[in-house]
Amino acid sequence: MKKKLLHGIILSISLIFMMNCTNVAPPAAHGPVPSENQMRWQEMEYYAFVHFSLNTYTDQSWGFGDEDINLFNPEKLDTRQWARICKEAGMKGIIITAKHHSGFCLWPSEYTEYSVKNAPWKDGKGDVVRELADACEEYGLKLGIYVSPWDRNHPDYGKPEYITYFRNQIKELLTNYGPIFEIWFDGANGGSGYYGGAYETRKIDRTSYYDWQPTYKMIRELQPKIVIWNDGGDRADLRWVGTEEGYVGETNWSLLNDTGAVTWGMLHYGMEDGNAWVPAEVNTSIRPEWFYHPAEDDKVKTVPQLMDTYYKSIGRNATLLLNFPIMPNGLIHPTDEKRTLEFAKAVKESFEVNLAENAKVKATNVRGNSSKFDEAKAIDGDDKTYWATDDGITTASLIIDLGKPTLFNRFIAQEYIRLGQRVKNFTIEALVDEKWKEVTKGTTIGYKRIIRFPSIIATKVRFTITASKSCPVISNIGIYNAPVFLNAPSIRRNQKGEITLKTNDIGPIFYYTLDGSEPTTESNLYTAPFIADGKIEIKAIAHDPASVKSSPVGAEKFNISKKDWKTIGVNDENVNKIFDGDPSTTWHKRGDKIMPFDLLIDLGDSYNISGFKYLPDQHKWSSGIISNYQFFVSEDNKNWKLVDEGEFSNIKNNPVWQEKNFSQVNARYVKLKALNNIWGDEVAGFAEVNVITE
Ligand code: FUL
Repeated sequence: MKKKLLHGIILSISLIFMMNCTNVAPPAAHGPVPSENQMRWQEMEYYAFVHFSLNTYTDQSWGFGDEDINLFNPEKLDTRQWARICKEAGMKGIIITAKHHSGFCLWPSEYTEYSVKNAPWKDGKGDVVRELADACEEYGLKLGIYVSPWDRNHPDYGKPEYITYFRNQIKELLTNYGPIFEIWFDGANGGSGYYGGAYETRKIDRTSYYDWQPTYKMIRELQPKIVIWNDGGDRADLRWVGTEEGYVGETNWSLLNDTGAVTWGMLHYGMEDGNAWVPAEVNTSIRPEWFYHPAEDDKVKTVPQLMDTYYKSIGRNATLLLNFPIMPNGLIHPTDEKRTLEFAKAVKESFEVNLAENAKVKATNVRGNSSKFDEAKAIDGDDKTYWATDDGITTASLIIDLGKPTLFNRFIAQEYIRLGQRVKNFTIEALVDEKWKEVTKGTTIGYKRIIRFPSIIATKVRFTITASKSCPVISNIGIYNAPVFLNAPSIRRNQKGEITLKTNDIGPIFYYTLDGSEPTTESNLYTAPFIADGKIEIKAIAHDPASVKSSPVGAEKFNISKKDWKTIGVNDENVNKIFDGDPSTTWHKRGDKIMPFDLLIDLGDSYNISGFKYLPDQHKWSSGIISNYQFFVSEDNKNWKLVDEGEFSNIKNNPVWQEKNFSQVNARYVKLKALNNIWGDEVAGFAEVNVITE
């Protein structure tokens, strides 16, 4: 009997031992998985865009294609400065606009005369792409190429001959500049342009004109390690997220279908059941616009804004492609450099100490009870190892015991995506007073998910996967206590002249000034909305008394009072939304054949007007975004004078405030004529309209 028992014990011990050491099979891949190229790209996480072209010298967003080549003469061009900043900021590569929509080439292409070879810069011997390739090599950065399919200069654009030209250019770029990590094909396609002197509008069929497949084949032959970004045609390796504002959906699947139309929602959230791995890249600029405009020197994103972008891109299973507009002298602006480096420091400080690193962890299930897949693999800092559960288990928890009461406000989770993206939902709980309290919850994880919540003190944290497509495979988790970064307050004034201050952060108070001086905690304390009408300049800070930290200064200059402004001929009380100072409310005029639509405003008094401003609909599902306009003024609402006309370039992808200036004129009535909108339908939308005086 005793012998039998002994045998039994020995058998069980050896079974446990065998289970721990023998090859418990790893989970089979679930659904689509990334290619090696996509994997390498995903791990880069953060890299730069640089926008530089003839537009840099004309203050344009989009060149028309007939801009004078002689303008291109960057006297201090230094691609090593760009590379140094990117390297110091922790970025892994730089993508350059080798050719933007104007067709002007930053390299001496042998297929066109519209390039640096005919510019005064370096007597036509210069090559910006070459200089950047060299600088990237020196700084250990990867090089990427943006080459616009739409070419507003080329005479053949719209005809089949152009495709040969376009392919020849891609070939030059992918042959002569060493390894290229990413090629970027912008989706803005077809429209008005110079086209070799034709000055006309050319439309193309996005689905067929570029005949992408042979081009993709050539690209992959020339650069086997490249990833292709394409917003304008056949599905490529990476996807746009449907906005240039710097965020992807909180739910973000790295999947799409390999054919068929994509909707905005698919781009923004991915597709849970997609049959192809097409991960998201968040592209956004450090300033409102992509190209350099001196008027934006004080609009460089602040550290809290950039941190927010970080959490909404890298923290949501995407990469971050952050743009620097290059100045006419060929350098990155000092403010952009400063902000980028401060942002890098903030990221570093936020994720310097992983509080879970030496914690005790305990999972509810470990695959085959094998040490190869146990919970320790989720905190070993090795992205090649992972915690996995048994097949068929789609909910599981991990308790992280921090050993002592610990303050934290961030949680990171990463899936081992080489085996597919699986997790659909998860929760984070903290053990407070011996009770589990839900701190936050999330949906998808993917390559990396960082979740933010107000600071909490707890000894134990429970991470529960509540739904997963298949057994969860978690390569890494982390717990952090990130410092507070306060956003500059947003400042709004309504038609009555009432000022409201707001911020996204929890708990701060505000101080403000009205005399142009920098606000401090000694300035006016804001307690409730107050009236300050007419021309004023207001500056404000948010302040967090707990950490004794203040936000950057938020500033707003308000123009003449709008108290007496009225629209004429509009019988809709909602029309006042265009004067309410709230960018999130829009008034639309819809109907049969309403375009072109005249928005007529009576300013109530005569003013010296020198320009106007237009803010389009700011919603995700926006409509009526005006693309071409005329602006008229009148003293008596009878005799009208046309003072400005043109296009709101790139307003589709970047629907920010549009500002237009003209020679000063006296007027009481103004008329913004919406000639058409970006969709060519019968809707005119206005979030805000304003005039510029002096
Ligand atoms: C957009 C373009 O039209 C902008 O000018 C910019 O290049 C941005 C990155 O993509 O679609």
